[in-house]
Amino acid sequence: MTRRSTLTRTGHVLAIAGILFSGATAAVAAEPSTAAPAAVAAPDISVEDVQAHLQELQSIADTHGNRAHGEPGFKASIDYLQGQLDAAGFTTTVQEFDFFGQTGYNLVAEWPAGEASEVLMLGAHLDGVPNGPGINDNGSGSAALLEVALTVAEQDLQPSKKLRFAWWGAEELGLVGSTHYVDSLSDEEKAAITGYLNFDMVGSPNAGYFVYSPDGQPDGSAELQQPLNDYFDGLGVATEEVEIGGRSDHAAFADAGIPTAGTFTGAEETKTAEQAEKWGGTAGDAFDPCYHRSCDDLDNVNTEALDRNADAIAYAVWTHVGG
Ligand code: DPN
Ligand code: ZN
Repeated sequence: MTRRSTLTRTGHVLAIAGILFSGATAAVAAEPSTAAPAAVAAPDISVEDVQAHLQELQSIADTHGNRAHGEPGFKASIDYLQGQLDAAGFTTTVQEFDFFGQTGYNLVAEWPAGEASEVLMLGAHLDGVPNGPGINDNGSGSAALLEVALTVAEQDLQPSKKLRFAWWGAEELGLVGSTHYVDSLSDEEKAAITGYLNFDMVGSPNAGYFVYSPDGQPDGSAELQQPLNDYFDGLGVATEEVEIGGRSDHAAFADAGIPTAGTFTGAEETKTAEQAEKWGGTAGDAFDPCYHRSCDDLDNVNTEALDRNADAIAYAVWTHVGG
Protein backbone atom coordinates (compact mmCIF):
# COMPACT_ATOMS: atom_id res chain seq x y z
CA MET A 1 0.00 0.00 0.00
CA THR A 2 1.33 3.41 -0.97
CA ARG A 3 1.19 6.06 1.71
CA ARG A 4 2.32 9.61 1.21
CA SER A 5 2.73 12.15 3.93
CA THR A 6 2.15 15.22 1.78
CA LEU A 7 -1.20 16.20 0.42
CA THR A 8 -1.86 17.98 -2.83
CA ARG A 9 -5.05 19.99 -2.55
CA THR A 10 -7.04 19.68 -5.72
CA GLY A 11 -9.20 22.77 -5.71
CA HIS A 12 -12.48 20.97 -5.02
CA VAL A 13 -15.33 23.23 -4.10
CA LEU A 14 -15.90 21.67 -0.69
CA ALA A 15 -13.20 23.07 1.54
CA ILE A 16 -13.21 20.81 4.56
CA ALA A 17 -10.74 22.69 6.71
CA GLY A 18 -13.54 23.75 9.03
CA ILE A 19 -14.25 20.26 10.35
CA LEU A 20 -14.04 20.26 14.11
CA PHE A 21 -13.18 17.27 16.17
CA SER A 22 -14.45 17.01 19.70
CA GLY A 23 -13.49 14.72 22.54
CA ALA A 24 -13.34 10.96 22.65
CA THR A 25 -16.57 9.23 23.59
CA ALA A 26 -15.02 5.93 24.60
CA ALA A 27 -11.56 4.56 25.13
CA VAL A 28 -11.44 0.82 25.69
CA ALA A 29 -8.83 -1.74 24.67
CA ALA A 30 -9.26 -2.89 21.06
CA GLU A 31 -10.41 -6.43 20.36
CA PRO A 32 -9.93 -8.34 17.12
CA SER A 33 -13.51 -9.50 16.44
CA THR A 34 -15.91 -7.47 14.30
CA ALA A 35 -18.96 -9.55 15.20
CA ALA A 36 -21.96 -7.53 16.36
CA PRO A 37 -22.63 -7.12 20.08
CA ALA A 38 -24.99 -9.88 21.22
CA ALA A 39 -28.19 -7.91 21.99
CA VAL A 40 -29.28 -7.39 18.36
CA ALA A 41 -29.15 -10.20 15.81
CA ALA A 42 -27.54 -8.08 13.11
CA PRO A 43 -25.63 -9.90 10.38
CA ASP A 44 -21.87 -9.78 10.02
CA ILE A 45 -21.37 -8.15 6.60
CA SER A 46 -18.78 -9.90 4.45
CA VAL A 47 -15.93 -7.48 3.83
CA GLU A 48 -14.86 -9.62 0.85
CA ASP A 49 -18.22 -8.88 -0.76
CA VAL A 50 -17.78 -5.16 -0.04
CA GLN A 51 -14.31 -5.35 -1.59
CA ALA A 52 -15.75 -7.08 -4.68
CA HIS A 53 -18.00 -4.03 -5.22
CA LEU A 54 -14.96 -1.78 -4.84
CA GLN A 55 -13.17 -3.83 -7.48
CA GLU A 56 -16.08 -3.20 -9.86
CA LEU A 57 -15.91 0.54 -9.18
CA GLN A 58 -12.14 0.48 -9.73
CA SER A 59 -12.53 -1.31 -13.04
CA ILE A 60 -15.22 1.19 -14.12
CA ALA A 61 -12.76 4.00 -13.32
CA ASP A 62 -10.00 2.15 -15.19
CA THR A 63 -12.25 1.84 -18.25
CA HIS A 64 -13.65 5.37 -18.24
CA GLY A 65 -10.89 7.38 -16.56
CA ASN A 66 -12.91 8.39 -13.50
CA ARG A 67 -16.36 8.22 -11.87
CA ALA A 68 -17.13 11.95 -11.78
CA HIS A 69 -20.39 13.82 -12.44
CA GLY A 70 -21.17 14.09 -16.14
CA GLU A 71 -18.65 11.41 -17.09
CA PRO A 72 -19.50 7.92 -18.39
CA GLY A 73 -17.84 6.30 -15.37
CA PHE A 74 -20.45 7.80 -13.08
CA LYS A 75 -23.38 6.43 -15.07
CA ALA A 76 -21.60 3.06 -15.29
CA SER A 77 -21.32 3.08 -11.48
CA ILE A 78 -25.06 3.78 -11.18
CA ASP A 79 -25.81 0.95 -13.64
CA TYR A 80 -23.67 -1.53 -11.69
CA LEU A 81 -25.41 -0.79 -8.39
CA GLN A 82 -28.86 -0.73 -9.95
CA GLY A 83 -28.27 -4.13 -11.57
CA GLN A 84 -27.27 -5.64 -8.22
CA LEU A 85 -30.22 -4.11 -6.37
CA ASP A 86 -32.79 -5.03 -9.03
CA ALA A 87 -31.58 -8.62 -9.03
CA ALA A 88 -31.96 -8.73 -5.23
CA GLY A 89 -35.59 -7.59 -5.37
CA PHE A 90 -35.34 -3.88 -4.56
CA THR A 91 -37.60 -1.34 -6.21
CA THR A 92 -35.11 1.03 -7.81
CA THR A 93 -35.52 4.49 -9.28
CA VAL A 94 -32.95 6.62 -11.05
CA GLN A 95 -33.63 10.31 -10.52
CA GLU A 96 -32.07 12.61 -13.10
CA PHE A 97 -31.01 16.19 -12.56
CA ASP A 98 -29.08 18.72 -14.56
CA PHE A 99 -25.96 20.40 -13.25
CA PHE A 100 -23.34 22.35 -15.17
CA GLY A 101 -24.99 21.32 -18.41
CA GLN A 102 -24.52 17.63 -17.61
CA THR A 103 -27.08 15.05 -16.54
CA GLY A 104 -26.60 13.79 -13.01
CA TYR A 105 -28.20 10.73 -11.41
CA ASN A 106 -29.34 9.62 -7.96
CA LEU A 107 -30.12 5.94 -7.44
CA VAL A 108 -32.84 5.19 -4.89
CA ALA A 109 -33.65 1.62 -3.83
CA GLU A 110 -36.56 0.76 -1.59
CA TRP A 111 -37.05 -2.59 0.08
CA PRO A 112 -40.63 -3.68 -0.63
CA ALA A 113 -41.41 -5.06 2.86
CA GLY A 114 -42.15 -2.76 5.77
CA GLU A 115 -44.79 -0.28 6.93
CA ALA A 116 -44.96 2.56 4.38
CA SER A 117 -45.92 5.44 6.67
CA GLU A 118 -42.42 5.70 8.16
CA VAL A 119 -39.14 5.57 6.26
CA LEU A 120 -35.57 5.07 7.43
CA MET A 121 -33.13 6.33 4.80
CA LEU A 122 -29.44 5.59 4.38
CA GLY A 123 -27.20 7.19 1.76
CA ALA A 124 -23.71 7.54 0.32
CA HIS A 125 -22.35 9.62 -2.55
CA LEU A 126 -21.35 7.52 -5.53
CA ASP A 127 -19.51 10.18 -7.54
CA GLY A 128 -15.78 10.79 -7.34
CA VAL A 129 -13.54 13.72 -8.21
CA PRO A 130 -12.35 13.87 -11.84
CA ASN A 131 -8.71 13.05 -11.20
CA GLY A 132 -8.96 9.65 -9.53
CA PRO A 133 -11.04 6.48 -9.14
CA GLY A 134 -12.63 7.67 -5.85
CA ILE A 135 -12.38 4.35 -4.05
CA ASN A 136 -12.22 5.51 -0.44
CA ASP A 137 -14.09 8.75 -1.33
CA ASN A 138 -16.69 7.40 -1.68
CA GLY A 139 -16.58 3.93 -3.18
CA SER A 140 -16.17 2.79 0.43
CA GLY A 141 -19.47 4.17 1.76
CA SER A 142 -21.25 3.22 -1.47
CA ALA A 143 -20.00 -0.38 -1.46
CA ALA A 144 -20.61 -0.90 2.27
CA LEU A 145 -24.16 0.39 1.90
CA LEU A 146 -24.76 -1.75 -1.20
CA GLU A 147 -23.66 -4.89 0.64
CA VAL A 148 -25.87 -4.04 3.63
CA ALA A 149 -28.81 -3.59 1.24
CA LEU A 150 -28.06 -6.93 -0.46
CA THR A 151 -27.91 -8.56 2.98
CA VAL A 152 -31.33 -7.08 3.84
CA ALA A 153 -32.57 -8.88 0.73
CA GLU A 154 -30.71 -12.12 1.44
CA GLN A 155 -32.18 -12.28 4.92
CA ASP A 156 -35.58 -11.18 3.64
CA LEU A 157 -35.76 -8.63 6.44
CA GLN A 158 -39.30 -7.63 7.41
CA PRO A 159 -38.55 -4.19 8.83
CA SER A 160 -40.82 -2.15 11.05
CA LYS A 161 -40.38 0.83 8.66
CA LYS A 162 -39.72 1.23 4.96
CA LEU A 163 -36.00 1.01 4.27
CA ARG A 164 -34.81 3.31 1.51
CA PHE A 165 -31.18 3.35 0.32
CA ALA A 166 -29.76 6.13 -1.85
CA TRP A 167 -26.55 6.71 -3.81
CA TRP A 168 -26.06 10.36 -4.68
CA GLY A 169 -24.64 12.10 -7.72
CA ALA A 170 -22.53 15.27 -7.82
CA GLU A 171 -21.71 15.41 -4.10
CA GLU A 172 -18.23 16.58 -5.00
CA LEU A 173 -19.70 19.60 -6.80
CA GLY A 174 -21.61 20.81 -3.74
CA LEU A 175 -24.02 18.12 -2.48
CA VAL A 176 -26.02 18.59 -5.67
CA GLY A 177 -27.76 15.20 -5.98
CA SER A 178 -28.88 14.85 -2.36
CA THR A 179 -30.10 18.46 -2.31
CA HIS A 180 -32.03 17.87 -5.52
CA TYR A 181 -33.62 14.75 -4.01
CA VAL A 182 -34.74 16.46 -0.80
CA ASP A 183 -36.07 19.45 -2.78
CA SER A 184 -38.11 17.06 -4.93
CA LEU A 185 -40.00 15.64 -1.92
CA SER A 186 -43.41 16.90 -0.82
CA ASP A 187 -43.84 18.04 2.80
CA GLU A 188 -45.63 14.78 3.46
CA GLU A 189 -42.80 12.71 1.98
CA LYS A 190 -40.24 14.63 4.05
CA ALA A 191 -42.30 14.12 7.21
CA ALA A 192 -42.37 10.35 6.60
CA ILE A 193 -38.56 10.12 6.76
CA THR A 194 -37.79 9.46 10.41
CA GLY A 195 -34.02 9.60 9.94
CA TYR A 196 -31.17 9.73 7.43
CA LEU A 197 -27.84 7.93 7.98
CA ASN A 198 -24.87 9.05 5.86
CA PHE A 199 -21.67 7.17 5.01
CA ASP A 200 -18.92 9.16 3.30
CA MET A 201 -15.33 7.81 3.49
CA VAL A 202 -15.45 4.73 5.73
CA GLY A 203 -12.24 2.97 4.67
CA SER A 204 -9.52 5.59 5.11
CA PRO A 205 -6.06 3.97 5.01
CA ASN A 206 -4.85 5.65 8.23
CA ALA A 207 -8.31 5.27 9.73
CA GLY A 208 -9.94 7.15 12.55
CA TYR A 209 -13.27 6.10 14.01
CA PHE A 210 -15.47 9.17 13.91
CA VAL A 211 -19.19 9.27 14.60
CA TYR A 212 -21.34 12.26 13.71
CA SER A 213 -21.83 14.55 16.68
CA PRO A 214 -25.52 14.75 17.54
CA ASP A 215 -25.10 18.19 19.10
CA GLY A 216 -22.54 19.69 16.80
CA GLN A 217 -24.63 19.87 13.66
CA PRO A 218 -28.15 20.85 12.79
CA ASP A 219 -30.59 18.01 13.34
CA GLY A 220 -27.95 15.60 14.48
CA SER A 221 -29.86 12.90 16.33
CA ALA A 222 -28.53 11.11 19.38
CA GLU A 223 -31.20 8.45 19.06
CA LEU A 224 -30.45 7.78 15.40
CA GLN A 225 -26.70 7.84 16.07
CA GLN A 226 -26.78 5.56 19.13
CA PRO A 227 -26.52 2.10 17.48
CA LEU A 228 -23.49 3.22 15.47
CA ASN A 229 -21.76 4.28 18.69
CA ASP A 230 -22.93 1.13 20.47
CA TYR A 231 -21.49 -1.06 17.73
CA PHE A 232 -18.00 0.39 18.11
CA ASP A 233 -18.31 0.35 21.92
CA GLY A 234 -19.17 -3.34 21.69
CA LEU A 235 -16.01 -3.99 19.70
CA GLY A 236 -13.95 -2.03 22.20
CA VAL A 237 -13.06 0.53 19.52
CA ALA A 238 -12.91 4.10 20.82
CA THR A 239 -14.80 6.71 18.79
CA GLU A 240 -14.58 10.48 18.54
CA GLU A 241 -17.43 12.77 17.67
CA VAL A 242 -17.00 14.83 14.53
CA GLU A 243 -18.92 17.90 13.39
CA ILE A 244 -19.33 17.58 9.65
CA GLY A 245 -21.72 20.49 9.23
CA GLY A 246 -22.63 21.02 5.59
CA ARG A 247 -19.83 18.94 4.14
CA SER A 248 -21.67 15.79 3.13
CA ASP A 249 -25.08 14.63 1.97
CA HIS A 250 -26.79 14.54 5.35
CA ALA A 251 -26.90 18.36 5.15
CA ALA A 252 -29.93 18.63 2.88
CA PHE A 253 -31.85 16.26 5.15
CA ALA A 254 -30.82 18.20 8.25
CA ASP A 255 -31.94 21.43 6.59
CA ALA A 256 -35.34 19.84 6.03
CA GLY A 257 -35.59 19.03 9.75
CA ILE A 258 -34.89 15.30 9.33
CA PRO A 259 -32.71 13.69 12.05
CA THR A 260 -29.28 12.68 10.76
CA ALA A 261 -26.32 10.50 11.83
CA GLY A 262 -23.35 8.71 10.30
CA THR A 263 -19.73 7.55 10.48
CA PHE A 264 -16.45 8.74 8.93
CA THR A 265 -12.83 7.51 8.99
CA GLY A 266 -11.13 10.82 8.14
CA ALA A 267 -9.92 12.74 5.08
CA GLU A 268 -6.91 15.03 4.71
CA GLU A 269 -6.56 16.00 8.37
CA THR A 270 -3.57 14.67 10.26
CA LYS A 271 -3.79 11.86 12.81
CA THR A 272 -2.49 12.95 16.20
CA ALA A 273 -0.18 10.88 18.40
CA GLU A 274 -3.07 10.32 20.81
CA GLN A 275 -5.28 9.07 17.99
CA ALA A 276 -2.55 6.74 16.70
CA GLU A 277 -2.24 5.40 20.24
CA LYS A 278 -5.88 4.35 20.41
CA TRP A 279 -6.50 3.47 16.74
CA GLY A 280 -3.12 2.39 15.42
CA GLY A 281 -1.83 3.83 12.16
CA THR A 282 0.64 6.65 11.67
CA ALA A 283 0.67 9.85 13.73
CA GLY A 284 1.50 12.89 11.61
CA ASP A 285 0.06 11.37 8.42
CA ALA A 286 -3.33 12.25 7.00
CA PHE A 287 -6.19 9.86 7.68
CA ASP A 288 -6.39 9.61 3.89
CA PRO A 289 -3.18 10.84 2.22
CA CYS A 290 -4.79 10.12 -1.18
CA TYR A 291 -7.87 12.24 -0.51
CA HIS A 292 -9.06 13.62 -3.87
CA ARG A 293 -5.95 12.32 -5.59
CA SER A 294 -5.33 9.82 -8.37
CA CYS A 295 -3.98 7.35 -5.78
CA ASP A 296 -7.44 6.96 -4.16
CA ASP A 297 -7.54 3.45 -5.60
CA LEU A 298 -8.11 -0.09 -4.30
CA ASP A 299 -4.85 0.08 -2.34
CA ASN A 300 -6.14 3.15 -0.51
CA VAL A 301 -8.58 1.25 1.67
CA ASN A 302 -8.14 -0.02 5.22
CA THR A 303 -9.92 -3.38 5.20
CA GLU A 304 -10.46 -3.45 8.95
CA ALA A 305 -12.06 0.01 8.98
CA LEU A 306 -14.21 -0.92 5.98
CA ASP A 307 -15.30 -4.15 7.67
CA ARG A 308 -16.13 -2.49 10.97
CA ASN A 309 -18.09 0.30 9.32
CA ALA A 310 -20.08 -2.09 7.10
CA ASP A 311 -20.99 -4.10 10.19
CA ALA A 312 -21.87 -0.91 12.07
CA ILE A 313 -24.28 0.10 9.28
CA ALA A 314 -25.97 -3.30 9.45
CA TYR A 315 -26.14 -3.06 13.24
CA ALA A 316 -27.85 0.34 12.96
CA VAL A 317 -30.37 -0.96 10.41
CA TRP A 318 -31.24 -4.01 12.45
CA THR A 319 -31.44 -2.00 15.68
CA HIS A 320 -33.67 0.71 14.21
CA VAL A 321 -36.07 -1.38 12.17
CA GLY A 322 -35.77 -4.83 13.69
CA GLY A 323 -35.16 -8.22 12.30
N1 DPN B 1 -17.53 15.20 1.62
C1 DPN B 1 -16.31 14.47 1.51
C2 DPN B 1 -15.83 14.53 0.11
O1 DPN B 1 -16.50 13.92 -0.66
O2 DPN B 1 -14.84 15.14 -0.23
C3 DPN B 1 -15.30 14.76 2.52
C4 DPN B 1 -15.83 14.54 3.86
C5 DPN B 1 -16.56 13.40 4.15
C6 DPN B 1 -15.64 15.45 4.81
C7 DPN B 1 -17.09 13.21 5.40
C8 DPN B 1 -16.17 15.27 6.05
C9 DPN B 1 -16.89 14.15 6.32
ZN1 ZN C 1 -14.49 13.91 -2.00
